[in-house]
Amino acid sequence: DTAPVQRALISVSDKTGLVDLARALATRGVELLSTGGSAKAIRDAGIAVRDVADVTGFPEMMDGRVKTLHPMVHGGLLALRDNANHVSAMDEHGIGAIDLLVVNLYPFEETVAKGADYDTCIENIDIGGPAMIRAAAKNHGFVTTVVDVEDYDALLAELDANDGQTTYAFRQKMAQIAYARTGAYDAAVSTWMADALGEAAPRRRVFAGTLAQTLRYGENPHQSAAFYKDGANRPGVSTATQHQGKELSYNNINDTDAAFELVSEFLPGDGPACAIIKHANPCGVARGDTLKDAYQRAFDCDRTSAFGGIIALNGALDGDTAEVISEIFTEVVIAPGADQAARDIFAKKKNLRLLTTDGLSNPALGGLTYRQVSGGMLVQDRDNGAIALDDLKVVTQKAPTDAQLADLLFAWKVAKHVKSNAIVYVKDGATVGVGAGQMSRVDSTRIAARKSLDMAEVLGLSAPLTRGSVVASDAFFPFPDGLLTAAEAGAVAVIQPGGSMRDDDVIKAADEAGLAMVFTGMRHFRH
Ligand code: 93A
Repeated sequence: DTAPVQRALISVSDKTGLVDLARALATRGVELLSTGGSAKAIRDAGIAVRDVADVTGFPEMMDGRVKTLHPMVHGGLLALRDNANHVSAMDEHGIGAIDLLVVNLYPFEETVAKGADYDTCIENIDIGGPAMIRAAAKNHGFVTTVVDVEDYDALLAELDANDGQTTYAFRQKMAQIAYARTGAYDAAVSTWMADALGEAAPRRRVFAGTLAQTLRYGENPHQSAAFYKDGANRPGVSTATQHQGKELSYNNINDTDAAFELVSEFLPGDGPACAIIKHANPCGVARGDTLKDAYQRAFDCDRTSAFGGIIALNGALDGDTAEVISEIFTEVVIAPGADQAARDIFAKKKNLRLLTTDGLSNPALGGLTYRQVSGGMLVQDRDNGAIALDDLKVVTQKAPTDAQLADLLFAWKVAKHVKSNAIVYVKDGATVGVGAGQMSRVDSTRIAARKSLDMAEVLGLSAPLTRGSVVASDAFFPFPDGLLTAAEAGAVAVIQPGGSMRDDDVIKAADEAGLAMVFTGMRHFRH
C-alpha cells in the first residue's frame, strides 16, 4: 500500500521551510508544480519548478481568486489510479497525476486576530487551498496531503524510509490532519461572520479549535490532554508569554485562566488588585495601596489554601511584590508585564512559572462559552454581566454606608468568579472568607465564616475579620438561615440578587438583625 511520489503541487502562504522542502523533493526526483508566490520563491532558489498556470492553460486571475480551481489540478488529485475509467479520463484530457499536495492556507485567523477590516478578512478566505486539500485527502489511497510546516520533516523521513514512496498509514494520518485543518478554517470563518453580525447572527454555530499544545496529562495523570485555541486573540492564558518554569499543566491552564479573568474585573485605574486561585476558586482577592499590599491582603484571607496557588495581578509585577510572593510555593504568576527586578527574583525560583500578558482581559466582552455534556455541548453567552452603584436597590431599613457599598460591589465581582453556591465576605477591599461550590447556600456561608475564624487564629487576631464585614451571595437566599449565619459571623451588609419567593422573610430577618441589604437583580451562577 505504498505509493510513489513523482509529482508534487506546492502552494503555501507561509513560506517557512519552503525552499528546503522543494530542494529535498527535487533531489529525490520529484517534479514540482507551484502557484505564483510559492513558485517564485522556489525558482529564485535555483530549483526547477513548473507554474500551475502552465499546467491549467489559464493564468492566475481575479487577484488570485482563481488559480488552482481547474480540472487539470483537481483531476490530478482526485483520479483513482487503479480505476480504468479514471485513468482513461486522465489520458484523454492530458491530466497528470499529482501524488503529493503541500498547501497551507491564506492566513485568515491571523488576519482577523490583527483586527483587519471586513474586506481584508474576506480576501483572506482561501477557496482553492481547502478545495485541493479536501480533494487530495479524500484520495489518500494514492495522494499524500501536507498542510502544516511542522510535518515537512515527517514527510521527508517517510519518503526516505520507503524508497521515495509513502505508506497508506502515513497518508491516512495526513488526511485526518488535513480535514481537521479545513474544518477549523471554516469554523473560524463562520465564527468571525457571527461576530460581525453580532445580535443578528443566526443561532447556528460551529465550534472548532486548533491544537496549540499537547499536555503532559489531563486533570489526572491517567488522562491524556491537549490545549486547543479558538483563535480569539485576547489577553489571557492562551496568548500569554511564559518566561520561566516547566510547561503549564491542564489544571494550571484552567486555574490561571480563572485567576486572570477574575483580576481583570479590577481596572488598573482603580488601584492594584490581586487574586489567588486554588482549584478554579479564589482563596483570596484584594485591592491594596501597592501590588505587594494587594497580594499580602489576598494571602491573609486564607494562607493555608494559598500554598501552591495561582496568582494574578492587575498591574505589572515589580520586585517588591515578587519578593513577597517568593516566600511561599506558588505554581504560576500571571500579570500584564513584569519588570527586570521581578524577573531576576523569580529566576531563582525554578519551579515558579511567570506569565505576562498584553493587558487585561475585558469582562464586558461578549462571546460564547462551551461546556461539554455527554452527547453534546452546552453553549451560552459569556457572563459579562456587571452591576454599577445605580443598579443597586436598598431593601432594608438600614442603607449601606459608602464604604460598605464599595465593599459590596467588590464582593459581588468576586462572587461572580466563585463556583456556586458562592458566599464572599469582604472587608476594606479584601476578601476575608470565601465559601465555594457547596450544594447548600447556608453551608457556603458557614464554611466561609469558619475559614475566617481559622485565619484569625493564624494571624493572632482577637476576632475574625468577618466581624464588621459585608457579604455577597451569587444567588438569592432562599431562606433567612444563610443570611442569619452571615450576621452571626459579624457581617453588617449584604448584596444578593433578590427574587426569592421568600424575599419578604429574608428582608424582615435582615431588618431584625440590623443588616443593610441591597438587591442587584442579576444572578451570577457559575458551575
Ligand atoms: O484565492 S484562492 O482561493 N484561489 C485559488 O485558486 C487558490 N489556489 C491556491 N487561493 C488559492 N490558493 C492559495 O494560495 C493556497 O492555499 C496558498 O495559501 C496560497 C499560495 O499562493 P502563492 O503561491 O501565490 O503565494
